[in-house]
Amino acid sequence: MAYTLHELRAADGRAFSPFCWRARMALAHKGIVPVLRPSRFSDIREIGHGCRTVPVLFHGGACFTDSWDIAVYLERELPDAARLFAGAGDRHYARFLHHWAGTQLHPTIFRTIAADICDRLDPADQRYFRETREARLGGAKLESVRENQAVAVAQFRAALAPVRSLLEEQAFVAGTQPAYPDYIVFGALQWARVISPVPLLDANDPVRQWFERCLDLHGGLGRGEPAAV
Ligand SMILES: N[C@@H](CCC(=O)N[C@@H](CS)C(=O)NCC(=O)O)C(=O)O
Repeated sequence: MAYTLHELRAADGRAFSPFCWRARMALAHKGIVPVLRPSRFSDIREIGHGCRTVPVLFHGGACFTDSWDIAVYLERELPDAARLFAGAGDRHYARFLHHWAGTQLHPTIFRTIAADICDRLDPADQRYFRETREARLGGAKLESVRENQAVAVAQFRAALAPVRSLLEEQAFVAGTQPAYPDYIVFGALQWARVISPVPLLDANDPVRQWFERCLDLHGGLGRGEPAAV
């Protein structure tokens, strides 16, 4: 039975959504090569099942409309494949990272790359993106983030402090091996890498070195998506 993943794409087909990258990495972790269904923002409602966001995963008769639910489903469905959450504690740890990424990491990245995202979207998506995302910026133009980019990058690097300290002690966010906690943080950095040429991390930053290791996971799945230039 195929696993079909609907994911967000830019005008040139690049996969940039942080949440979709979580799902892509979770599927690969379980050894699954999904059927990919590219979507624009303007196509998402056509997926059906009340979908308002991607990723969306179909498997058999089941449909999952949230990246967290996808990971939990894969873990339940495929208990003998590599674990995404080694135990109940790991699931709570991952859930904490999910909220930390949503409240601390994604907003600082967004304030760095918002205009770059818009530039790379299909024209059918650009007006919707501008309207909804400028509202998130309190009415400021998307382009205004470029003027404040240095501040946002500094805030982003500061937000990573606990992960940086952790990665000085261990190879992956989940421990000695990668698991879903890594994919949560990876999705955020991959979002920026694929859609914006702004360098977020110095080469000697332990977070950057961990990110490079993650890009090589699962046959170089992440690295296969070209970086923005
Ligand atoms: N809670 C959802 C959030 C997913 C999400 O926000 N996806 C964005 C793309 S990165 C989306 O589809 N947005 C649709 C929109 O803004 O209209 C999950 O984790 O799957």
